[in-house]
Amino acid sequence: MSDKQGVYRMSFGPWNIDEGADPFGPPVRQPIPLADKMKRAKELGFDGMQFHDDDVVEDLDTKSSQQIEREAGQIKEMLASEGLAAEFVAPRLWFAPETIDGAFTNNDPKCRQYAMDRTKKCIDILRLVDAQYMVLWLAREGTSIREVKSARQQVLMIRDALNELLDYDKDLRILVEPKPNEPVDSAIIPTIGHAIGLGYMTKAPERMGCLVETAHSMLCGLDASDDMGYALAHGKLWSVHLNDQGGLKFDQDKAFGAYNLRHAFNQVRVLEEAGFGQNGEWVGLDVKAMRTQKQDVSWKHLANSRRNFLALVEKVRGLDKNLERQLIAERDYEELDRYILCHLMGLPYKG
Ligand code: GLO
Ligand code: MG
Repeated sequence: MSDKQGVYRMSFGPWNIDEGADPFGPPVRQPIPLADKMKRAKELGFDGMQFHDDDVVEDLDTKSSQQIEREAGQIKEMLASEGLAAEFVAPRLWFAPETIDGAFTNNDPKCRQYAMDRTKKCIDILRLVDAQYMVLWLAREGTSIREVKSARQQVLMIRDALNELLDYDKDLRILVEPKPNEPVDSAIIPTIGHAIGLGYMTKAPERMGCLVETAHSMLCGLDASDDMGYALAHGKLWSVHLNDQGGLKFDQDKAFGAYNLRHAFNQVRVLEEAGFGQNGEWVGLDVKAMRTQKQDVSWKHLANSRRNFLALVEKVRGLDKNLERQLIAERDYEELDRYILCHLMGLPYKG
């Protein structure tokens, strides 16, 4: 057993400790400085942070390259002094006025140029903080009515943008994080199959991977563990955003395992079985605190998600594999179902 085997490195992003604003109400908590979030990450047992480009360099669009270098350098030092690493940096391509109608698929060439310039700045920042990947959540690449963009053309536009980015940095590894809707009505890269297919269309498929987020799979009506399995079969699952979701509604980003423990168990199972993490992949969370949470406990969803993940790792490792094999061979799936539930509930199982 190599010393890397069976040990997971976990991360979250600063947006996972938020102020609780939602589309129907204002913030209910005070912002917490990034330095305090990093301290909290370390205390809770996390090994790294995920970032948006402007989590690293605030008001990025107004900053010179010297300012970017200085501010990113400060973040790198803060990370180092906490003993944390940067997992990824993601360009925030959904906030600026130029991205109202999409980034790389925008109908306005000036807006597309903004998206390209902004993403190149994100790559510069990624290098300055030594992050492993760039994550692309293609938030507004899609439409609210079909007629305004060509479906075929949008895919080719994203491919061309990816090719330019892969040329910009010859070591860059890009992870596409698909999501079917929200904020757009219909995303052009909605599922993990689309994300992987897109990578194969580029000039450097070996540097294109993907990230499965639990809630995003569920919003497609799919099982996240199956999506992870699919990406693993392609050798393309390079990160995950574990969370939970109560069915087909808005993207909830609930604590991992909070809604459906068995669904969470199966995600951990598929990762464990494939040796996920042994090639440097991180177990990332993308979870939000409930809006009800008071300031001083607005990090508990992170602690709980991490605990639930680690407890489920133990559940996966503690499964009686011989019994499982035997019940599968006998095709007694009802009995296997009972065994799994007993195992998850901690009830004694007698055949
Ligand atoms: C939103 C996404 C978002 C991304 C993040 C990193 O639904 O999950 O949180 O994960 O911006 O790209
Ligand atoms: Mg996410």
